[in-house]
Amino acid sequence: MVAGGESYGAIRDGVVVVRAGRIEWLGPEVDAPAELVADPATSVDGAGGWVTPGLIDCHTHLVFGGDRAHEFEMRLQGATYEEIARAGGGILWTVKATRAASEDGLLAAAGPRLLALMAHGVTTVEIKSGYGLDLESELRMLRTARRLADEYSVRVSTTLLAAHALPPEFDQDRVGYLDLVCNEMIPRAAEEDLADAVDAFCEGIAFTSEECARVFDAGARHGLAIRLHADQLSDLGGAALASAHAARSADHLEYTSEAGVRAMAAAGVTAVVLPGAFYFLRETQAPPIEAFRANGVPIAVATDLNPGSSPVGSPLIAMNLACVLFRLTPEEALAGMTRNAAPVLGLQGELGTLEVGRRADLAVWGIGHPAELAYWVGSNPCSAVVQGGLLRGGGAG
Ligand code: DI6
Ligand code: FE
Repeated sequence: MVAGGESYGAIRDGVVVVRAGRIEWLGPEVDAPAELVADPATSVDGAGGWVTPGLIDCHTHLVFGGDRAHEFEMRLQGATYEEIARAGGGILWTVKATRAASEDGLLAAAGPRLLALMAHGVTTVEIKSGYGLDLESELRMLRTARRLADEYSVRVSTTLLAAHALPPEFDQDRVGYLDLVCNEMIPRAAEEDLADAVDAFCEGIAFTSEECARVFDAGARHGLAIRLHADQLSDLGGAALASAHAARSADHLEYTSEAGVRAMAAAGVTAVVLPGAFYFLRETQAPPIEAFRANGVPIAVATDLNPGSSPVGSPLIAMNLACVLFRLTPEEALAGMTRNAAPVLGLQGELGTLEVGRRADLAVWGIGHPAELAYWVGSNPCSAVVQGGLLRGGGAG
């Protein structure tokens, strides 16, 4: 996936040599230095398939209590996502279930969802809070996310999304809730190293751009990276707001204007597209992909795995949806889950491409051409995963 060369940065009949968790050499097998060719006992045979960087799912909400299958039924009867949210369902429904869950309960519920992503080649996953909306519940979600990394030996990046919805107890006191977020939640999450970034939902049913700006200022003061759920259901100028705060990414972006795209390009903000939410909410306006391309805005793709708008547990299905619904090329979709996803988590130079010195997170696929990763729907050609130089579930490395 190194940009600029052959499509997909492909190396044919290649060998990847891994030592101490990093890529030590890679290239065509015929060129491999003899002293580096490992003995078969510590090798993984790709068997004529393909090896890619381990997939990076850079936007998920995979820690939560309960589910929202009943709202799926309501929406199919005609209710809209926003109507359900304004009637106290939606995100607040999941908040109730998440507040009622213990840390162990959240961990047990999230485990199978994480394993499903991992089985499809994911080696790094971002996990947001945002279903707690009080100090203890938000920190509990983030602690659960950190614990998932240890329990499942996978890289996890965490994001505090306390500005996801206004909790019922602050119904009449927006400023009071933002005080809590900025003066207590952000400092505690940063102090206890529970969050790597801060995110907010800039939307009519959530927070205004001024309110999100307050959250960003507090996050930046505490050394957290900035992200934004921007322009998903309407254009509140989210892309420009994220750009003004030097965000790593602006995410969703269905309603982003041309001016918003130009602001992102100037500020070096990555566009994270989330076709699972577009699909599941039956949205009709796609993000301005052509404008991202024309302005050189890097595009990442993620599952947005969450119980309300994107119950999508497969990165390959997200890639397929990005191609079919947003007309990304299969190569762009794969770059969106590798090379372009790494900077969203501040991991450029470490992950996202196969190059000497990068961390050895690799996925091995039983496919004849890399376009197949975005092509098959619902099957899983992932045949092996190497995480930090170790074969998952095996001994080689
Ligand atoms: N946008 C989304 O699509 C998710 N959060 C957000 O801000 C949905 C969250 C949910 O409906 O539970
Ligand atoms: Fe999201």
